[in-house]
Amino acid sequence: MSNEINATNLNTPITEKYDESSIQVLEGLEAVRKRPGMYIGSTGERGLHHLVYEIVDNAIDEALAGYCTHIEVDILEGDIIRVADNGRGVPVGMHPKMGIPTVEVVYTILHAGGKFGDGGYKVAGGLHGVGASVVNALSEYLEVVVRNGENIYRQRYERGKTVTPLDIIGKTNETGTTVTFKPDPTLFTDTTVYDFDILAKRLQEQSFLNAGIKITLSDLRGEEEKSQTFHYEGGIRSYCEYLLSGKKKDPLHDDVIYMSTANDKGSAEIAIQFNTGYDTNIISFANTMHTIDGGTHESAFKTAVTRVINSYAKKFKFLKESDTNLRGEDVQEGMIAVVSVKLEDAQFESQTKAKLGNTWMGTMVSQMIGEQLMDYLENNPAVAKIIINKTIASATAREAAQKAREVSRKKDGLSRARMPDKLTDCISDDATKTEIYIVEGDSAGGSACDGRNKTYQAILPLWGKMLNVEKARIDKVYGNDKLTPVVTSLGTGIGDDFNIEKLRYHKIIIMADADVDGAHIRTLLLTFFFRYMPALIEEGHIFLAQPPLFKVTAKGSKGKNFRYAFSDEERDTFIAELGGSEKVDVQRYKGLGEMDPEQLWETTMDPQTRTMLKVTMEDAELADAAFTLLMGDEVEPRRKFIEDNALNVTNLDI
Ligand code: 28F
Repeated sequence: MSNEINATNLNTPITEKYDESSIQVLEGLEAVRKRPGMYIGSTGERGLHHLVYEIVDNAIDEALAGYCTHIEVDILEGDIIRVADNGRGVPVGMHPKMGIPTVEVVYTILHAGGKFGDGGYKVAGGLHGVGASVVNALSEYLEVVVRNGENIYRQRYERGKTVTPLDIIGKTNETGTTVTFKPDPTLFTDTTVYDFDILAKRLQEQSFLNAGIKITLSDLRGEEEKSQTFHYEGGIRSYCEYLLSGKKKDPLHDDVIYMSTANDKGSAEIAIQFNTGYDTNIISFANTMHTIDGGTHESAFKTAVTRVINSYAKKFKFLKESDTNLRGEDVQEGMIAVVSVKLEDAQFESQTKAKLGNTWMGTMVSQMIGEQLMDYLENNPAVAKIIINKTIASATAREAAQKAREVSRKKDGLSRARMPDKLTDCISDDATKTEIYIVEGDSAGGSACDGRNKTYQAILPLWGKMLNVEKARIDKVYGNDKLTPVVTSLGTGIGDDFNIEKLRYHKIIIMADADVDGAHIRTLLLTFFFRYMPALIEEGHIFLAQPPLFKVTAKGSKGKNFRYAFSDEERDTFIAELGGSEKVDVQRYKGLGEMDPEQLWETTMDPQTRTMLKVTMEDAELADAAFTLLMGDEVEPRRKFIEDNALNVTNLDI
């Protein structure tokens, strides 16, 4: 190895000797700075935030080793990051082989720092745990401060190169490691601004996935500081509860079902909680990295749970031996689950490196579930009964919906244009110009048919109270004779079959009385559209007709001088305008049926004079909650809620 000093290393900091390790340092750092994406995925916003996760992972390793109880992450002015832990502190002694302090090895030698060697350190996660040296190489500067219960040590690096010796800057009886770094803006050219919420989400996830770890994130930029601490002794059990809390659904059983296993190659843990909803939310992790594309652990989980549920159902006679098996989708309806595995030799497949490939982990997960879930169900028969019954109900609904779909497709296939008898269709079939009035009751339906413009207005009268769709499953909706005419008339199909291109009318106008029954019909129809044809609302096809509430006629005008009032206020205004209550007759319309066709046309159907409310839901969540609330049993709150705020509607002049 030649001794001449060439240009590239003139600015190498003076170290005891220029040797093998110095070459290794330079080559390693150059490789990282030349192709950062190889080490942290990207130099965009994701890569920028990944720098933090790499450093935090090292602190988490120290916590998992049992020596650190609190990790603090601070975003400082200028988007500088500071991470501190109260672990043992990175060793400061001379590294036997490298001839420099161990801490300097950890921060300047690629793939150093106990993540790869026999360093007794288990893998905490991150992009295969490339460790702190990568962060250092990609930082304009990085400072590490170590407290080892005696001294405070500090060393500074710039773009990965050591620029100071490891100095003792004070005494302390505390232990721990603090790393402060500023990402290199010449590399992170998209952005160097940190997003508090992005960091918070990942740090919260880490605290769920490492039970008991306490992580505090603080934003110290600008005036108003903010701070959030994540600490879950329950680990992934708490994660399940957290995921349910955002769904406004109730758990079917109080305690999250939890299983875990470990061997010398790795560990697996699973948390499951069923709820009253129909959605499925299964998330899986390998070494705390979210395996978005699943992998052996997640597929083994799904297969094994379905297998155990079926064998339990048959063993305890919920199903006959001859019954067809319950399917994964039945078992997974209303399920929230977290699958978290940790293994040293994690193999990732798929382009996105987000799919676990280790077959043996799948076997390990499957065995764990086969034993521990069956035990749980046998030891908790009440919970088991609830879960099995829910699963069977889901399978029944699925089979019924399948049958109903086949029936409706067959009907559709046999006679494509077969419309419901109740529909009085319009002449034009240009959907962009046609409108369908869904009218409450046959008498109003009759008036509407007589009063309408036959060219572009269709009328579909509905009768009586319809099914309470909120509580029903899709099979009842399909089969229910009250709603099928609506589905058939609109032509789009519903649920998975929905296709907005087939919509036969671009205006769907609900015309019901302004009384409680009318409100009931409106809410039921809107719930139905919201749940099974949401695009109709999102695309602005749904309207509420606004029939007048009053007719104010000046006395002695032989009915010639009158006003239609759409609210109490308007009524009072017109009474005043026409000379006061002594001089007018006020007719209150109790139902659409009281209006003759001409009146119905000019007040409610003539685009020149009618007012309609377009249904636009500002916040699906609010609406969902509103519909759920409205579908409760008492009628009163329903009416009140509709009048107050169930829908965010705006008055239109069409
Ligand atoms: C703010 C980021 O990086 N904390 C760390 C330790 C503690 C040890 C360690 C780290 C052992 C030989 C590789 C201390 N005493 N927070 C952190 N805390 N690394 S990183 O050891 C490094 C490995 O080289 C540590 C005894 N054993 C380990």
